[in-house]
Amino acid sequence: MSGMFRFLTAGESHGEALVAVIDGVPAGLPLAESHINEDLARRQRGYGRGGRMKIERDQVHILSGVRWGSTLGGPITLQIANRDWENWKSTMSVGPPEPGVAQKQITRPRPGHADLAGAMKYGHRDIRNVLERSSARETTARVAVAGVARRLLDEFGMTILSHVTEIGGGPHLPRPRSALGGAAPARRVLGGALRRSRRRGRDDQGDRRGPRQRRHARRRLRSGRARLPGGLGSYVQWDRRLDGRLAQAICSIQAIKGCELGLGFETARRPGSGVHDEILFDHESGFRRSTNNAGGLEGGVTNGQPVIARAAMKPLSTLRTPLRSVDLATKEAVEAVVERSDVCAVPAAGIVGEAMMAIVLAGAFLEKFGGDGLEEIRRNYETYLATLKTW
Ligand code: EPS
Repeated sequence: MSGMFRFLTAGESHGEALVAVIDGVPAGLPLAESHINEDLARRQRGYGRGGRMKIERDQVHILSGVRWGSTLGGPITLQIANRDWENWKSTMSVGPPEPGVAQKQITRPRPGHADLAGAMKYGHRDIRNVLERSSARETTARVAVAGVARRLLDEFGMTILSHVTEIGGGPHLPRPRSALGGAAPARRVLGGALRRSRRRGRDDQGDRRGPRQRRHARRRLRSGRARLPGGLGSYVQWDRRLDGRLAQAICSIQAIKGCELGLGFETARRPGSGVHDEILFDHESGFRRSTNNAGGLEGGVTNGQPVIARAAMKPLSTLRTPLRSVDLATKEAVEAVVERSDVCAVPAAGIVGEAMMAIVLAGAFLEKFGGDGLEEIRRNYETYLATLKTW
């Protein structure tokens, strides 16, 4: 849920499909499946993906809420088929298992995964019942939902970008044991991942638009027209503070263990003069700030500067050299199960981070400028900007 823009996702990693229902999208927003598919493809790319990504070609199918390329104001239903389901029909069947077909149970929980905590919570003896829904495959549905949120933000010139700043502590890996099973190859692989991911960060706009549009977007960013308006979120209640909402959304991404806004943890190490962004004014552009250490958020409200969030992702929980674990059935000391897995999902997580930011910002945008249709929202938005100019 995020303010006026609410959604739920459903579906198992190896089930038939992932589904999302979004409520609160205004009427009159131009929307095509292609707007969503671009982001789904970006999430699938990125270095370090495993065998599953060779199978999937994520494409959304819009089942409701859109007619003749424009949203109707009603709930939008999105569906993304799992191509791998063909190989899992029996294992994941809704009805009872086929008689005579042995169904292997997973009983060796992986440290770091939801396996053990989830099995205890729901009383599952077979860890597959946990991992099918805790899997990061679910982020496909979130990215699809965010495709709709981004469409709305795009109407008002707002763009969200991400890039990877560091993988595995940079060129020096802290531990020889890693998901890649050894320091030397891991360092090589991660170095490549970081380089490619940086390139991907730069190329993202290229994937979404042509070079002319990219130049145009850059110009818009430079001229400040693509800025997020000040005044989204609120300081009046804890759950309306946008910084808290963003941190919650980002930390809800599978494997994310930390989130910083603006300077983040570094703010605690500096004096106030090295943290707070001085306020300047000129008649042409109004209020300005000398820096953006606050990451665009003060008092849980956007201040007109770009909103900047940073997330930390833990290593994947499926280790090729497994860690110690305990078998759920026998209680014997065992090695954790080794499932097919990605090697590194950091570049993909960047796209999911963009998605969660888009969802939260779209929700806050609709709260501030809300209306049932796009034109009504546009009028509210323009009146607010005009008022601020003369304020
Ligand atoms: C995941 C395990 C892997 C990943 C998956 C997340 O899937 P599988 O078990 O089918 O090999 O590829 O991510 C995706 C399928 C995806 O689309 O991002 C996990 O355990 O979380």
